[in-house]
Amino acid sequence: MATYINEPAHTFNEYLLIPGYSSSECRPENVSLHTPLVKFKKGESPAIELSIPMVSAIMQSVSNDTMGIALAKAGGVSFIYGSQSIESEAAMVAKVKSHKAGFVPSDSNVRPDATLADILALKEKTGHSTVAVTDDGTANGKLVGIVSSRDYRVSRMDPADKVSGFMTPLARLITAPDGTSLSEANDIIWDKKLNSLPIVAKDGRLTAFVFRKDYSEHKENPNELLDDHKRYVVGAGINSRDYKDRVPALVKAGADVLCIDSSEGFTEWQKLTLEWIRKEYGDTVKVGAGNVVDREGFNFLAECGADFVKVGIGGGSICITRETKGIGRGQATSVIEVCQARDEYYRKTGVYIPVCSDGGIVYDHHITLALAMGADFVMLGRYFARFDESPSEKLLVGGTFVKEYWGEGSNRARNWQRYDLGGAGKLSFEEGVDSYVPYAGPLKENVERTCLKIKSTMCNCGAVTIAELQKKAKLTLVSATSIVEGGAHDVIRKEKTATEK
Ligand code: RVP
Repeated sequence: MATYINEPAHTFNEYLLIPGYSSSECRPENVSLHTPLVKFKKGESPAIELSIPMVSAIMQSVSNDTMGIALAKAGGVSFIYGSQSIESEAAMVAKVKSHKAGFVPSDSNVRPDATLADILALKEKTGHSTVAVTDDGTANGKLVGIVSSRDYRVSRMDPADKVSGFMTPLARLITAPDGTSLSEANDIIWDKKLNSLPIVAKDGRLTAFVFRKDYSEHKENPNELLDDHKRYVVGAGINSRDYKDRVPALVKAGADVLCIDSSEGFTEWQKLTLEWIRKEYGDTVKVGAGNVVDREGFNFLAECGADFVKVGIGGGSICITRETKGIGRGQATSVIEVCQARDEYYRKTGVYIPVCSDGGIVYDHHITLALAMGADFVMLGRYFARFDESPSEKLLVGGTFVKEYWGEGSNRARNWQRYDLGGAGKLSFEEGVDSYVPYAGPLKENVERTCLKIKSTMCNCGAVTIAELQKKAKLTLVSATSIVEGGAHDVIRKEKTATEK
């Protein structure tokens, strides 16, 4: 006979936290959101720790190199999407790893025979006013000069004027050689009162710029997540088909952590993938697995050697797996049960395997609920897709700015490996949709606001660390009518705030 679980599975929206005693020490500035990303033994510390409990989803519309850099700056980790060729995924990983904080590859470049009109068009496109003039018009061509807004006066000049006639030529530029450290570069910028410093290789080719304005930005990112060589930490998605080729390429490109990207992880495919990685690399390659939604699934992946376990089936905002296949479980119930299994496993073995709650985060406080229920960090798709740094197009639809966001199981992404059950390599039916999400601006300020909300709630619960929150949290199920009570009610609202729109 089939097994029946007669208790309904719940979502985050059905829970609230009951405040606990807060001492005067419980202030947001005293709260640490540091959390383990990969497993560790009792008494030891994890090889990788996040500064904030947020990672970005393994999706085409969410995690590319731009997102990877922005999120690592903010203290989290992006998992670069795996539904692309091995070469292009590895190239994205390499881009994050080679991105030296403060050293910016030039995105506005022209040849000396370009015109003022070209400069103005480029400025309009990139929003940047420093343009490199190189012999071949590329970001790494031989540097010939620079055009900044000080070099031209639109009202007094002809749009056809050649760049070579009004640029600041190389002979009058202050440059620094390849190998200059960031602090040396910043010293030059301050001493010589520059806005930008071109970094130039021995053969005269432009390598990067260091900008004055980035100096303060660097100071403003106290959470940034760096490896031992001061490079940004980045993750990458893999699948259970081509891992023998993909994993070596990603490891070579410098990926710090991998994750098997699958809608359902309680499978022999994941076991084989994890076994192969352990055989080839021992514990040097960190790899998460999933997704599972119950104790059995967790124990299976823990025994197979996963470095973290990802939880969630069918809760993603673009996911229609539950409707299409009738599998899944309410996200809150899944997280609660899996975290109990994680704690039992820790008591039994002394090995702590972090749990990631993946999908279904709608409001910022859902992140706090997931953490209180035992998750160590959350994976978000919709949340990050809304930002400037996500790879998708920003569009104006019906007078509102939106960004495109599509599921990995949609016809658009065609990531059949994620839904692979061992048969022919194609997507037979869709498990995800193609959609728009409201555009929300830059990642940094959004993530900062979200983290402040998490910290405030933690203070209300008397916790200054995530581990403390997990011990102290009191959670209550709410009735349908109390959800109504929780929003503004019985008043005539004047207008909605920007975050509600
Ligand atoms: P959300 O943050 O609610 O947008 O959910 C993102 C998660 O949804 C991903 O991390 C992944 O687990 C899942 N996903 C991605 N594509 C699809 C799909 O097409 N069904 N689901």
